[in-house]
Amino acid sequence: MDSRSPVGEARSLADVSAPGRVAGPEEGISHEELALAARNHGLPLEALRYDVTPPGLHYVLVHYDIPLTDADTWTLTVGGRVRTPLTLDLAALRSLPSVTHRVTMECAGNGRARLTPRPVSQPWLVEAVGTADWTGVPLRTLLAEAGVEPDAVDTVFTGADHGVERGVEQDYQRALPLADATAEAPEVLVAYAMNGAPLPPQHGHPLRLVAPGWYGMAHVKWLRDITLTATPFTGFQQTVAYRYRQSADDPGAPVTRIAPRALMIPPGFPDFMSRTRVVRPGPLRLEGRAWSGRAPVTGVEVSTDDGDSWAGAELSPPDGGVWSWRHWHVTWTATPGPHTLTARATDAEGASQPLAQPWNRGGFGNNLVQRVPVVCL
Ligand SMILES: Nc1nc2c(c(=O)[nH]1)N[C@H]1C(S)=C(S)[C@@H](COP(=O)(O)O)O[C@H]1N2
Ligand SMILES: [Mo]
Repeated sequence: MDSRSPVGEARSLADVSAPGRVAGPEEGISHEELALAARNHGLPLEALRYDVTPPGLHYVLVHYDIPLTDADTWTLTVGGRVRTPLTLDLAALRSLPSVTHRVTMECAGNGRARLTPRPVSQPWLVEAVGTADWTGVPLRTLLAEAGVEPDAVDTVFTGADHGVERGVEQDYQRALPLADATAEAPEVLVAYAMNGAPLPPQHGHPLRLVAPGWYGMAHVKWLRDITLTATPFTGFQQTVAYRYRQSADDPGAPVTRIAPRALMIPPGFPDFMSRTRVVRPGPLRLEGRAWSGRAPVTGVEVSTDDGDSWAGAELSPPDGGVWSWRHWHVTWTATPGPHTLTARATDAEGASQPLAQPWNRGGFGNNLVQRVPVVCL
């Protein structure tokens, strides 16, 4: 681990904010990555038991600092290529017709720490996911009220947080193409409530965007401005970060919707340090959740022999709607000895999860199957 003072001889933003890189062959997780992991926590996998993730157990990802916000004085502005620019406070937003969508959100970097070589960034294993009921105003209601000019192509969302990343000082900003921003399904929301309560500070208080089906980076928190542009948005989080690149000079394709994934609730009980699971011989229920942000999940298969053979799992009805994970289960008769359990989801577009890592330089969209080592004693 690197114990040098991070300030060192720094005299410029470039000195404190290095370009993206990939870890060397034997390079372990650094203090910098540990600091990010301690700030940005994942879903404890046992919390996959809940349809809706209880407060505080939903994963959190914050690029910079959580801003201190005041719901009483907060305003959202809507401008750019619109006929009537708007300034809305929370009371104005709450007076508009609201909708609630149950949405499974996942960070695009989920699975990054398992990649070889490892892209150096927030080191997620598989736990950067959560499901919440988000309440707010459909974005298309606000855009209709403002009146979108015919030459608008992108909808740019700006958060109240500020930082520097890869040498570029910025407010957190992301855009959605106008067609996605105004689609009937998935319906994008400007949300002011999570699970029926005001948004907590870490999840975007008092306002955030919710873009069902999209990886987390699109759901801009601490939302303070929406600007319609006549040219495609070229901000850092759109054109530099969140691209599927094979090399530093590869322009890559944009990261958009969530690839299918199944996760298992680790069965039995864990060892404190190794997290290895201990189970008893006999019939055992293996269960978890599965989701895809592209198309409904149509199947989950489970393997108890590290991927040599697979059996179909029972899927619960899609009670939470199209953009929420589904529960699945199988019964397994555990026999004494070590076993590696795994599960994989398939969606209605026929996409499934790879058994070999899908590598890219940012470590995005790695939906490699989860492997759960258990020992039956
Ligand atoms: N303003 C702002 N919005 C943001 C971020 C951020 O750092 N700043 N992080 C994004 C990323 S990368 C993810 S994965 C999700 C995480 O949302 P959550 O913390 O509510 O789970 O928020 C997104 N919205
Ligand atoms: Mo993310």
